[in-house]
Amino acid sequence: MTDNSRLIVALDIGSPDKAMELAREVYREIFAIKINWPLLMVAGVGIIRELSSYGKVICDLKIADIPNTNSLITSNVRENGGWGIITHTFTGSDSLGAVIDAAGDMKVFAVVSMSHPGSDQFINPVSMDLLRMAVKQKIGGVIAPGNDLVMLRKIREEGKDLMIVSPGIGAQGGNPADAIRNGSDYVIAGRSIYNSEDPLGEVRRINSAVSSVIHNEV
Ligand code: O7M
Repeated sequence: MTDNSRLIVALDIGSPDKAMELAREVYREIFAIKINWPLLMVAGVGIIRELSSYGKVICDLKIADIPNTNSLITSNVRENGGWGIITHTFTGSDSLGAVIDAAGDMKVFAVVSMSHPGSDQFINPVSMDLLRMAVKQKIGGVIAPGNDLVMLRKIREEGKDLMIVSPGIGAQGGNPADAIRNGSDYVIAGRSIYNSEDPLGEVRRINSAVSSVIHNEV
């Protein structure tokens, strides 16, 4: 994997063999892989270490439980070779703190707003509170939607030095250049890559869209 890329590939594939095959195809040109329940439930926790042979693996478990359970889940991911972990924040500072404590050297990414329409119902009205709480606890970064540029800009304004990672790219309507221009540091894409006839071509297309923004504007 390479720090020259700002792309995190979501491997939401229910077949471990296909997931490994895709990882093998694209790993040299991406920043990290993100896995979620669709793969983890089928493959088991050993898939974290298997995929780690290609580089950084972020476990998107969107943890949302009491501190003790959060701590058990996070320790499990760390012991199995995770590089990063994703947690919800709405469960409060004690629950978030438990993830951060158990994470050790792993990066913790905290969800403060989501990319689907339902995020407007309960999460978005309190996104800034969630963000401030997360920043106070020294998280590694936050998850904010790459297809909601108004929200993204608000989050970037509040968290000037924050690492912002954005899903919602491709299948959910966002585009990588707009997301980076409006505050994202990294973008997450899943279906537009793993359902593509040419996954590596799609990775390259996203990388080049991101690079053109970074190199023209920085
Ligand atoms: O590109 P897609 O839509 O196929 O996949 C997007 C991935 O990002 C998928 O794994 C989702 O679970 C995840 N995601 C969102 O789509 N929206 C969010 O608001 C948050 C996430 C996410 O990664 O949270 C950490």
